[in-house]
Amino acid sequence: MEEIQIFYINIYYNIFLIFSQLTLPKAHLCYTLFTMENNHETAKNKTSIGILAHVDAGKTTLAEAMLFTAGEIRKAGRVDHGDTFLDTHELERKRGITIFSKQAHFSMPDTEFTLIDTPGHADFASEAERTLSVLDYAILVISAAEGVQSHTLTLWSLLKRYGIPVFIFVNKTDISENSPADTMAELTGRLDGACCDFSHPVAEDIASCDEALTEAYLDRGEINEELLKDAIRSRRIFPVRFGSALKLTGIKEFLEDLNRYAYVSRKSCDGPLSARVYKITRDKTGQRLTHIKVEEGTVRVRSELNGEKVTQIRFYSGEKFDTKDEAFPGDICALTGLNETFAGQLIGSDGPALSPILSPVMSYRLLLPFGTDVHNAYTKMKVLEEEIPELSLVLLEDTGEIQVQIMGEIQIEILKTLIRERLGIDAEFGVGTIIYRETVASVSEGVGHFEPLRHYAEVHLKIEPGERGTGVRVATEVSTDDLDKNWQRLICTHVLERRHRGVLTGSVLTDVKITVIGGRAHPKHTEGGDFRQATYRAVRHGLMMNRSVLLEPWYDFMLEIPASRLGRAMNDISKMNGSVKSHDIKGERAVIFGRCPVSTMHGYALEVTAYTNGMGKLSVSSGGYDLCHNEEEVIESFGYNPEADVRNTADSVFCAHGAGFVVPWREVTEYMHIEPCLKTGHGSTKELLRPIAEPGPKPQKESGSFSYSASAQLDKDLADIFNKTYGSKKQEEKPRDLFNPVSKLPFYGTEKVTIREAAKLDEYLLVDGYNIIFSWDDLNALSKTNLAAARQKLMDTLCNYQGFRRMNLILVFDAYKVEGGAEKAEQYKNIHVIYTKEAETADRYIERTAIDLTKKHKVTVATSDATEQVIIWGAGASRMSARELKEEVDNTEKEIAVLLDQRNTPAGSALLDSLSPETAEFIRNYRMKQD
Ligand SMILES: Nc1nc2c(ncn2[C@@H]2O[C@H](COP(=O)(O)OP(=O)(O)OP(=O)(O)O)[C@@H](O)[C@H]2O)c(=O)[nH]1
Ligand SMILES: [Mg+2]
Repeated sequence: MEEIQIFYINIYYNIFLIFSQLTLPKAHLCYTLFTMENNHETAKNKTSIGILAHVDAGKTTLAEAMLFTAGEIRKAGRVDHGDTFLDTHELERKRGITIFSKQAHFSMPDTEFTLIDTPGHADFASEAERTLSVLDYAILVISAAEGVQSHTLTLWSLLKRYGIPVFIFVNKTDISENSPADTMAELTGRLDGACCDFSHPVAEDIASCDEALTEAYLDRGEINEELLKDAIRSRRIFPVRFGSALKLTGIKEFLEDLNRYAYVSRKSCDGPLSARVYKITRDKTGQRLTHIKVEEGTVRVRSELNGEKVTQIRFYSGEKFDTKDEAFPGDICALTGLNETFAGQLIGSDGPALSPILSPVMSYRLLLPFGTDVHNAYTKMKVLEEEIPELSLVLLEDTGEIQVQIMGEIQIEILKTLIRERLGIDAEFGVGTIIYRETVASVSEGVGHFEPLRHYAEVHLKIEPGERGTGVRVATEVSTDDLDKNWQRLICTHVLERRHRGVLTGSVLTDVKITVIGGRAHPKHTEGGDFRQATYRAVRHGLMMNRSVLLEPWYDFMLEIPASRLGRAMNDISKMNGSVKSHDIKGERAVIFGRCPVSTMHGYALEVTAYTNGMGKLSVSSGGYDLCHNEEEVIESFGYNPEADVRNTADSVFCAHGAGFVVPWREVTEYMHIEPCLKTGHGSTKELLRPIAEPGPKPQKESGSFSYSASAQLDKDLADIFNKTYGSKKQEEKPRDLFNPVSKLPFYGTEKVTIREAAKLDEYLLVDGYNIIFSWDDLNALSKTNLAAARQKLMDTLCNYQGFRRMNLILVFDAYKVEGGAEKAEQYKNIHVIYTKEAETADRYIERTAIDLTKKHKVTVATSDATEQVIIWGAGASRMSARELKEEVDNTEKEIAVLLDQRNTPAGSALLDSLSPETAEFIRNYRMKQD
């Protein structure tokens, strides 16, 4: 069977070769033949290829020409007529530019291609960058008339950084006066010497691009096709073709090159799943789509990815899609059913999420119409941010402002329309301000310790400068004998999971290498969150001990002006603190290439138009972050005091005599439990200045009985710790704790317990009752025969959970269908139960309450409802799925069991004494059952 297939493929390929020498319509026919026949043929090479270029170079027109020539579409549409296969969004058709990347499929004799068209405008460069993580090859389009633009150079360096091999298509030859030789000289001069003209391939020219090819050519007098493929694949040679996408010239030959040379060897579809998420979108019905490329293994409908079920696998081509039950290595598809995914995420393996290199350099205030509910708007904007992550939304609680990071004016215009569509709001944007960054100039050791009672983590980090544009990178240099691998991994995650603030202006930290050089966990008391605290404090401490430097965004620019205005332009550039890399005078035109701070060049394009009478043109592209030209001035204008920034503290928390206390960052090294690691090489445990708190015997009363003043002092220490950890809260701002059974309890015991309670007083857990009942197998089964019994069982289970864990627990049941029903709130033992009023669902109640409570409290919401999770997340609350709550409840029962085992030890009895009456009763019952 296989042999017969190969036989047919060969025949088809020969027909293809014959036809491809003939005229275009016939070749078109032939490709169509292939497309039809080979739909059944699954063993073809699968290659993803993205089209990139500066704006208006002709990418979408080229995509159209390729799809037409390959027989995928019957008619080549025109961008100018708003009828292309890939510029499908209404905004794109209206403006004649691409805003969102989109994909199409076409088939060639040897290869199935997924073609991805990207936007070329610098304002949408992040959207283009997102696709790079899933490309096997790229097509870089150069407009023959305009040559290499500054944005082309930005793209070229991105392609280099992502290691993507490139085919170059020089477009618009129909309207260009530049000869191919001129263009080739520009490409080899400005991009890479290995750009090679494949339209009239000369073996010597190709061979001269690469050592291996030269050798092969000298040995055998010819270049083996496999060697050439390999040279292209490993970016040692870049084939160049010339043509016109609009006039359909040079397209057939270009496709032949792709078919012949763009080859990728794939990993097995039986291996463990590895897939890269490259973007999130929503379809017309609002369905959330996770766009992925499968690298290894197989994704199946109904399979679980990180606890969420895939409901559909869509293969898009233009606006339309096919669904399949499986996706294999090399496939680019969109999954539905997933709500937790995010752009850049690597699913199924340990690899880190990819952080983009390009990012906006200006921040704007979102101006909402008078009377708009800011929190509601923010929640909806958060959904938009999933699709455009570079917006990096921030809600400033103090002023109730939403801040948005934006690439430029065109993106602002597009966002206004999207906000109108999605939020139904006519928003405006305030004046843009520059986004600064910070880095370090030397090497330091940052230490962080977090040890309120029954918590423990210590972290030592080396912080050193990284290369420009590399962001924050993390590594570990600790033996697993000193710190378990899992803890090391957790510290790395905590280093990368947030944007750390610098100490000069509070701007985001970048271009640093952070290495874990020491750390310590406690066998019983360390929880994941402890390492988070210790890590954040260590980073911050390391910055305080280092020399920080301010960075600002720079443009790479190309300025074309009449040669007579060269002097004026040079003078301007110098005044703007820019620098000139090169300049070129061709007859009456001069072209200057250089770099300039965004802060000074912003708005200069208008000036150029004015002083050249419209004859000049400034094109800019992202030049990354570099030293700030007016550092002192900017730092002064920020007036930032790092020590007053309690949310980003460099201080540490230690424990003595059963109480936590804060040690200022200047003194922390003395208190650490591990010696400084930079000097000694490795962390060694020193004689402890402060012993790790053990859950030892009930603390002896030190001076007579436990007094009120001792507990007040303790509360103050705690308040300090928690204020520094979670930000200060004015006591009088707290709403009355109506639902707080703990606060009504008598004082039960030891200092330890006070800490436990105080820590949790500020926390709320909102539980979506029916959602949990229907998600837990046992309750779900019970609900089928007796819903009231299932409700009762959940209430009792949560009472025990609350009694042990101590937080304000609000359980919400839908009663919204009860006609004329008013909201009913009842205190059931130690939890609060709400039955919603008519026409208010439980999720609406939870959303409303969560938004309200998060202003002043730490709030967690337990539900598996996806939409609700997004809203809750937007409101700033934490989410807990039904499964996680079940795990929590089960773990609590396990802890109680352990406690029972220890009830005859001093530690066990101390803890038993400290429980709330409800839990104590529960334990008594439990004990009776056990005994
Ligand atoms: N004369 C000529 N015009 C072309 C050619 N290719 C594209 N154009 C025109 O150039 C303009 C821009 O083409 P697009 O295909 O939208 O360019 P793009 O690179 O996709 O632009 P963005 O997606 O906005 O970055 C349109 O007016 C096209 O008709 C060509 O080969 N010759
Ligand atoms: Mg386009």
